[in-house]
Amino acid sequence: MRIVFIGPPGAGKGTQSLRLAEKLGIKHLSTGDVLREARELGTELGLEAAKYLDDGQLVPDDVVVRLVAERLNGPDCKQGYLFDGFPRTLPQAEALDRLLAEHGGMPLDLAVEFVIEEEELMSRLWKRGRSDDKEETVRERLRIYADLTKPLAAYYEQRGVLRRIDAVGALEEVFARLWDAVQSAGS
Ligand code: B4P
Repeated sequence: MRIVFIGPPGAGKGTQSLRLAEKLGIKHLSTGDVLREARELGTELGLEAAKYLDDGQLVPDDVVVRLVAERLNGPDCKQGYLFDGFPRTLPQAEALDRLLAEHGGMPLDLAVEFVIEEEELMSRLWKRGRSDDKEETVRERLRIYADLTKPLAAYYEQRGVLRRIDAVGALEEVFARLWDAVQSAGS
């Protein structure tokens, strides 16, 4: 299966995607994790990403699309994949469509939108305390989400692959809803 997750910061995309990718036996790719790892290693990509990460800004589309294109070429993506946090903008979604067309023309099977209230997000991120989880930065990330990422739900709805899930509740409850969404994909 080819799956993407859309949702505001702290919605639980990372948490749920690891479990789902393991259950389905497909590759999990979090662009956020790759960017943070590159920053810790001080690579060229990491130095570029560092300028944006702590301020809650999106890393430029061309940088992220290059990163995903490299990974899509890997043999571990042949059985399918779950992209967690990509695409995050319309140009990224369009670039992904182009990449998929180049990779044998197989379209996405499923785009999952995590639906959750702002207060719940703030409290989760406050508890996590990552370097980009400060209140002001989270507000900026939420603003960017509403402006640039949320419109992707309509993009995927038009293609008939969108499923929305309620992201509030215990991890197992959310996972059960996600699993139902996976089961219903394509029907
Ligand atoms: P990401 O790494 O994608 O992180 P996120 O959106 O903050 O978090 P996520 O939704 O995965 O939440 P999580 O499961 O961790 O992005 C970080 C930054 O990377 C971006 O701001 C941007 O700068 C850059 N970036 C990434 N992709 C990019 C792209 N495509 N283009 C440009 N820039 C990009 O959960 C959060 C917390 O909630 C955790 O502590 C977790 O334990 C808790 N939690 C999860 N589920 C819960 C539940 N059901 N109940 C209670 N707590 C729960």
